[in-house]
Amino acid sequence: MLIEKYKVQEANDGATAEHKRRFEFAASTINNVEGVLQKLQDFQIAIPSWALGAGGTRFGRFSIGGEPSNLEEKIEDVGLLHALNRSSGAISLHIPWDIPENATSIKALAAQHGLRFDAVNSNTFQDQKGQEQSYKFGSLQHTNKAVRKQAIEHNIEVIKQGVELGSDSLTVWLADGSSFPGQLNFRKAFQNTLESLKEIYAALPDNWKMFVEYKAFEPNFYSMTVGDWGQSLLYASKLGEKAFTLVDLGHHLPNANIEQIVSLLLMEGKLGGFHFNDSKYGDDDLTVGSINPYQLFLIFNELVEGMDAKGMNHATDLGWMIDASHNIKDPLEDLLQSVEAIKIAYAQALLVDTKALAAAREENDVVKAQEILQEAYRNDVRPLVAEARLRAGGALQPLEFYRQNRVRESLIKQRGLQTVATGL
Ligand code: AOS
Ligand code: ZN
Ligand code: ZN
Repeated sequence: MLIEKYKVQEANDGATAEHKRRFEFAASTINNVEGVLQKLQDFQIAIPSWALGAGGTRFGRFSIGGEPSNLEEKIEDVGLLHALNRSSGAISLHIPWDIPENATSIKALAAQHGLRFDAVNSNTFQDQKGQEQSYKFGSLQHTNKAVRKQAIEHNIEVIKQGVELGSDSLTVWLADGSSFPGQLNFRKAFQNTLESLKEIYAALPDNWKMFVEYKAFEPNFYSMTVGDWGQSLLYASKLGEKAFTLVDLGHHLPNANIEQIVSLLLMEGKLGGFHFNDSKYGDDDLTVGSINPYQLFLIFNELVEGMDAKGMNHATDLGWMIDASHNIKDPLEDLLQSVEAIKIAYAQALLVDTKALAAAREENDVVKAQEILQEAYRNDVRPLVAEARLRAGGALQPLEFYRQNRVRESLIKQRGLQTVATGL
């Protein structure tokens, strides 16, 4: 165990006086501080197994060293994050990048770190060694039935692996689509995909959910067969009550109103979960909250309001996952930043004066409505998030702790400098 409890305690003790002062000030203006702190403690965000190595772009990859080279080491990395922030209590696997050879021992290792398995992800966007059919022209949409069959069977296999690990959801992200006009019959591609998804859906255990993730473009550049929330919602509605739309923040055309999408999907009972990240142009991999934290807050505002209206449990009724990785930061530092950004946005959303906002809307008081939202957003909630973390046994300052204790250096000592994590 790289993060020793007494060291966290020591570091916290040194920072307590300053924290207390800041926390008391922040808490003094909030009505239900205890309720907010409890919600913050309950809220866990799954870490994607593929974000633990230094990611690459097609132009290059720069190893950071000490990266995990197998599933055990990935679990250790997530355990390390969770020990620091007490908010990363789950891991999302990507198969076949992660192959749990012995589910029982993998489960036990995860449990030791206080982790559970969130959605398992299938992969039909790459050809694997020894695979009979190629996904060059798509998988579930393919014109050739044999390709579709192979992709369906892979997804069913992923469900089986997930069952062994105690996961209860499958995320299907498809690279399927076309790169040039004329290449595809849109309707046929849709119908093939739907038929294929139906077969996968039929293999879902009763308590499982299927998340249908959409993406506006990339790797296909002319059409994506699950290209937006409308298409995802169509599939999810036709499939049945266990199928939901998954919103990856980076998968929209520029300036899309994601919070409105979230609100309507929630209304329809069809929002399944999230892949959090941020983006400035057409990317989908930047650290959460690094570009547009206000948008993140507005999304959480819709989530809190919409989930409360339906009596949903914030922590457990949707899938909360990060999907980001790039090539210039230490991935563990990056993930600490992402989790923190999510918690901050969530805390701010919990502070919105919903009654006053509803009244302002009734009055068509546009100015007041905007002021109410921005009042919550401009609150410095960092001491609240830190207090929740402290109460849960985490570090007051996870990133500082990570650096001061030279955690990356220890990982490099253990695992070596020239490491390549499996995955992207
Ligand atoms: C791809 O852009 C999607 O975000 C998927 O969720 C994908 O499975 C993941 O990013 C790993 O490549
Ligand atoms: Zn994603
Ligand atoms: Zn993506």
